Amino acid sequence: MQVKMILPALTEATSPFFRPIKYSLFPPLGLATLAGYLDPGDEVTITDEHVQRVDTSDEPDLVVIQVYITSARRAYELADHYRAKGAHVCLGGLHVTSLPEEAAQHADTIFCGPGEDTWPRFLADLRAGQPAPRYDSTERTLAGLPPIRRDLIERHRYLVPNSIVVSRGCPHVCDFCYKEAFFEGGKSFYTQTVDAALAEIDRLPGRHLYFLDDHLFGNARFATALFDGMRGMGRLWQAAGTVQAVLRPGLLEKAVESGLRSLFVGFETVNAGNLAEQRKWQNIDRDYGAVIRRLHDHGVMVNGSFVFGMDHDDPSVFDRTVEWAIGHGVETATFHILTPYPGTRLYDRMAKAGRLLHSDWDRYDTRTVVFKPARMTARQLEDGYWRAYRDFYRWGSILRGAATKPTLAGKARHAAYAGGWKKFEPAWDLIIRARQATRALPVLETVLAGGLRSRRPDTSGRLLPSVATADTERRQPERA
Ligand code: B12
Ligand code: SF4
Repeated sequence: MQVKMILPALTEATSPFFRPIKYSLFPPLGLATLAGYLDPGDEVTITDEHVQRVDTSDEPDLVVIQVYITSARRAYELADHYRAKGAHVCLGGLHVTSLPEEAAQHADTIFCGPGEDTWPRFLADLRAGQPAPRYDSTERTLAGLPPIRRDLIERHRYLVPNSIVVSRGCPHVCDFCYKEAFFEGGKSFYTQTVDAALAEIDRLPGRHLYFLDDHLFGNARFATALFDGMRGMGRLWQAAGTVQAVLRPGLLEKAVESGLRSLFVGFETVNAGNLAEQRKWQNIDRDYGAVIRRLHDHGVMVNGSFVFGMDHDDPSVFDRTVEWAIGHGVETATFHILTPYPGTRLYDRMAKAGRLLHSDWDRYDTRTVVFKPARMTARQLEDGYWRAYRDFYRWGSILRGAATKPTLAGKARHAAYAGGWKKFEPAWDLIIRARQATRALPVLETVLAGGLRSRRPDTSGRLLPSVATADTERRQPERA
């Protein structure tokens, strides 16, 4: 059977005027995971439209498309094209799960939720000549997962080819997050076995890893065993974590010993009232300053994530957030405009209140206002969002942030990290357009490893790594 797997891109990602860096970060891990279930006799390709053109002149038997909200329009266009040619078209992913009826109009089969249980069932049904029109995931486990088909990924096209996920979902329930809707009908947080995760890590070449898990630290027992197992593997890694996980005694130390060098942290808002509104309970009454100090003391860079437009935000929120982040020496920041994804509680609340402006999914990209804000106009929200990026990444701000670091090396590291990434973005873009993305990886590895060479004692007298300079932001370019 000839199988074509496609990760479609939203229009802007293919525009010659847009920043390729944002879209050349991570390979399509979801599709490579599904490809692992195919038979050895199947001929399969993965096309990631963010980094390559989709050749639509072929005639595959089976077309598999992963649909995100912002790429839904393009996904449906490709699906219609291949259905007209007689292929069996499967659509799955987050957006299909949120709006199955919409997706079903463009597919022979749709899949709701994660694919590890439904996809092999579908393949068996297809081979028996009886594929169903819809499969809903209910059994949630990563046990017996076949090896991810990384051989189908063209590593040289990506800045961070070694992305990895060892869990699915998250134990929390924030109102604006996609995860409650996506994992409905089964467990919404589960992990691989530690042995399987370590084996997957072992298969990845080079030193650098990027964990894309929503919450790698979400199961402390699993995380502890994973970090223990990784100690001595010589890896340098980045991931996302919550403020709660950072403050938990012992876990961060183990992560650092196993190679953690930069962490994406969901602070979300500097307005405490917003946290209760969004059911972000795990952040309430946490000392954000202590989180940053703890990470910095352990030589871990901070990429702070902030969402603008929650109901307690007024036009003063932008300057306050930027000042707070600079004042606390946050190295990089990711700002988002609050976006109600269909299927989330936030979406239902906004829809009931008549606050949604439209359903043009292309613009549900976290940079465009798609609802009526409570305490400012949509214009103020969008302008404030862009201004926050400009203000945070001015040289003056970068130097002020650097000045918060106690040592000269720390100041230099901060300036190089924040400036190296944002201020030299055109250079990164050139490298990517010249299809030399992987050339950046040794630079990144050297930079991260540089921290290991300069060791300094922490307050308990143990030796801790101090990272020398830039790394790549995890979700920053993807959401910004
Ligand atoms: C990596 C990543 C990206 C990468 C691209 C994706 C890639 N290369 O795979 C980049 C950087 C391009 C990106 C961009 C954006 N992203 Co992004 N991204 C992620 C991230 C961190 C990891 C994705 C991943 O690899 N997951 C692990 C794999 C194993 O799971 P998976 O891909 O979901 O696949 C599984 C299932 O979905 C299912 N499945 C998927 N497709 C199909 C198809 C079939 C037929 C079947 C059977 C099953 C199936 O089976 C797979 C195995 O279980 C997620 C967060 C997350 N934890 O998922 C956010 C996330 C997906 N991104 C998000 C957003 C908002 C964006 C942007 C809009 C941000 C922006 N402001 O521009 C852009 C737009 C992307 C676009 N082109 O439309 C949101 C999505 C919200 C939504 N409802 O769609 C997420 C969930 C982050 C968040 N918490 O808000 N992103
Ligand atoms: S902590 Fe993050 S991943 Fe978990 S529910 Fe909240 S926003 Fe989603």
